[in-house]
Amino acid sequence: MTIAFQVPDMTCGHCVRAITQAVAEAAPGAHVTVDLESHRVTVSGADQADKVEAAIRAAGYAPARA
Ligand SMILES: [Cu+2]
Repeated sequence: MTIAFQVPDMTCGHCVRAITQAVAEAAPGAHVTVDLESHRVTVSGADQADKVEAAIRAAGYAPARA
């Protein structure tokens, strides 16, 4: 399953790393693609979208399913 999120408060390379790491921990083996310009996080190979979303939220960001 591929899940996409808009994360408006992801604004720099630090955010990208923090979110990428949070997603990797929530969904081991998933592939994370981040486009900072469009504030878009795409996760492929995750089986629980809610868990990924919660992990991004726990990292301090406000994801919205896109
Ligand atoms: Cu940042």
